[in-house]
Amino acid sequence: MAALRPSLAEAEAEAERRVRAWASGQRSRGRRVALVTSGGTQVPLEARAVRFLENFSSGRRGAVSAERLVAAGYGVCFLHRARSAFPWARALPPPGPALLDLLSVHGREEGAGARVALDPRALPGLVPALLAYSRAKDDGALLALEFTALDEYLALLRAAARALAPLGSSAMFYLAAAVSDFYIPASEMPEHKIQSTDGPLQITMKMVPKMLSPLVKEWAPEAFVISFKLETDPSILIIKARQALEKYRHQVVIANLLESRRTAVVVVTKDSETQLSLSNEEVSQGMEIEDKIVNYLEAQHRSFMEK
Ligand code: 9Z3
Repeated sequence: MAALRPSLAEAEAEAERRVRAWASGQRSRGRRVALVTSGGTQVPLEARAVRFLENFSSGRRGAVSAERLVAAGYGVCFLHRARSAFPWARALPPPGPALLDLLSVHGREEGAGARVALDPRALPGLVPALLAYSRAKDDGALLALEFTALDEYLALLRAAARALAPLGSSAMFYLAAAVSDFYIPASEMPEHKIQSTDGPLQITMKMVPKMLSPLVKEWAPEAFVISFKLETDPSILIIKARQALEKYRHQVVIANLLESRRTAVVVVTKDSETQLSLSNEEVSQGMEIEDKIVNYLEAQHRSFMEK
């Protein structure tokens, strides 16, 4: 891809410094570290962008996994799409009437005397989430980095990967973000808003280079790397996951289908295929598929480090 915008190059250098300092703190506490990527990337169609190519990802997989990884003793660098699901904050309803209706004002109607209250009985998951969040915060166990555009994501991933490389095999990369496969290079992008008076729109997009290749070969060659493969056609899911493993030679691909991704995944490694799924009973008990994914990967990571 083309050279980075100067501001983006600075943001990348700054992110690398921040992650490096945070990671050395995690190491001195004896913690393993996971880089979790989460949410979808945004691809502009114009330089002064009015329109964008987006995807479906809500960031829930990444957010829940980050919570579970922290609970399993990891320090988590959470590289996420701005305003997508955030660890523990997902216990709250999104901004809108459901959130406003939970809140009530007490005391003086306006000014410093007013207090805002929320009855925790209305949201039973909130208190445990707030307690877990404040523990993670006090322990410095979560470092959040935010992206919106595809190029921001790529720059931050590279920065974080380089900064975590010194941790060797104790670093896990958990690449759950839904990254666009297509983009328009800056040199080919119209500057101004595309005019509808010019008639129907035809655009040609270039392929986004796969970051797994430099990640595995150059940036963090000793790390334990997990990528995700999403498909809508079940008949090609495992074939595609295997192709990715053979091509990039990393450790694990988590294969999932769009519709069933909340309740079933297949963990694919060089010599195994393990189905993880939630029964109706487990769903009704509030269990999430990420409980099983993180549990499974934590053990795999431990044996990877021992080797
Ligand atoms: C995933 O497959 C994630 O599990 C989901 C999670 C994005 C489906 P949500 O954010 O969904 O909880 O709503 N992520 C990777 C998707 C992807 O684009 N993978 C690339 C591919 O399939 C490989 S890097 O080609």
